[in-house]
Amino acid sequence: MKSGPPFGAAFSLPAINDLRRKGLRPAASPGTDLPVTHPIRPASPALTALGWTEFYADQLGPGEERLLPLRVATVHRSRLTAVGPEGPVKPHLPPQINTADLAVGDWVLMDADTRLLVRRLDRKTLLQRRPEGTRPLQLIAANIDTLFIVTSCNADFNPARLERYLALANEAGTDPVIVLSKADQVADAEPFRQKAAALQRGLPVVSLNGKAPEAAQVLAPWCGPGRTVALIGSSGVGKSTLLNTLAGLDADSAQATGSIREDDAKGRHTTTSRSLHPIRGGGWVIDTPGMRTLHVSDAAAGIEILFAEITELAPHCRFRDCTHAHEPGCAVRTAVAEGRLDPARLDRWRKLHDENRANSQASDPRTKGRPGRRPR
Ligand SMILES: Nc1nc2c(ncn2[C@@H]2O[C@H](COP(=O)(O)OP(=O)(O)OP(=O)(O)O)[C@@H](O)[C@H]2O)c(=O)[nH]1
Ligand SMILES: [Mg+2]
Ligand SMILES: [Zn+2]
Repeated sequence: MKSGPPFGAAFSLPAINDLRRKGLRPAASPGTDLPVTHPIRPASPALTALGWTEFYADQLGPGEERLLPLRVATVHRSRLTAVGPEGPVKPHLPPQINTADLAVGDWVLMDADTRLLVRRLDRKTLLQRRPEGTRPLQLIAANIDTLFIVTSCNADFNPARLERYLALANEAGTDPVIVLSKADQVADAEPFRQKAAALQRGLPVVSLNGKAPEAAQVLAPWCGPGRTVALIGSSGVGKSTLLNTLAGLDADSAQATGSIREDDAKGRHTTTSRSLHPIRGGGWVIDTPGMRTLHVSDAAAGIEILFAEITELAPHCRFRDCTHAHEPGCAVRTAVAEGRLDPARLDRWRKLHDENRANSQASDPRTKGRPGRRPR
């Protein structure tokens, strides 16, 4: 399938810009010279449908209510595309704005006269990762309500990898949902569902065929006007396939999808950039390129939520900074010995915890100046 722009013909160009190009002033409501085409307070239904809330409105300073709020749809090295209450917009970038600091899903303010981007608003949530070594954190997506962690009912399914995605989602403040794709290719998806559900307390898990229209109904509880979801996972698990189903895109406008290798179910990294798309029943979905390895860093709180059963046992260990490896009076190892905690789970906690600590040390003040070992 060919790759199309994130927005089809569903939107017209913003009326406000059309008017201004023609040298006309937008109509003003009586007693004010604010254009009626983009009232921020109270927010227009179109702005609310884009995900705008009081959280963003409260950030506006004097005079900024005249600016046009937009959501970033795609980010490129020297340009970006966005979507406003009336459709897609291509804002101009002033020299002081670096696109590396902008994520798909961000809210930005644009001067509708000049089309110049003025500034980015503070984020409600931010998904980010450290690519390799000490390189700066890479922004994946901003202002996401729900993260769909996609994995297939095949060789891609890997609890340790899913735990990495869960730590990322928890740390970002988004609600994770495990989406088991390709359920149509196995006789029974239930064993996959059970293994996934055991990874985190209260974790929703759904299984589906991403190509079937019913997949949109399965995911509907997390979608809807004003809500934003993102798709994340390895290459070939069917993220773009799901996007096409959710957005109701036809063959001409669909996001490109690619076949997987038969021997190991690995994908071919078909999607190469992140993009925001409208969902047919309301809401927004962000497609992302397949991830090769997800290194965990700066995610201590996310790991604590993920391994809640270990987090809750730790205060009962004799030593406050017990590593649950060899110390006497360790409540975590006692739980393993008594069959209340899966030893594989403890091993994976240790690996993730240690990796996070090593990767975060340079940047995370929480890991600096830790107290020495001492009994409680
Ligand atoms: N049978 C079946 N095939 C699926 C399903 N989801 C995706 N596929 C197929 O799996 C292959 C990979 O799908 P993509 O949507 O390109 O996967 P992706 O996750 O976007 O991959 P990258 O863009 O490389 O990260 C394609 O051949 C899809 O048609 C599903 O639920 N069932
Ligand atoms: Mg893709
Ligand atoms: Zn312990």
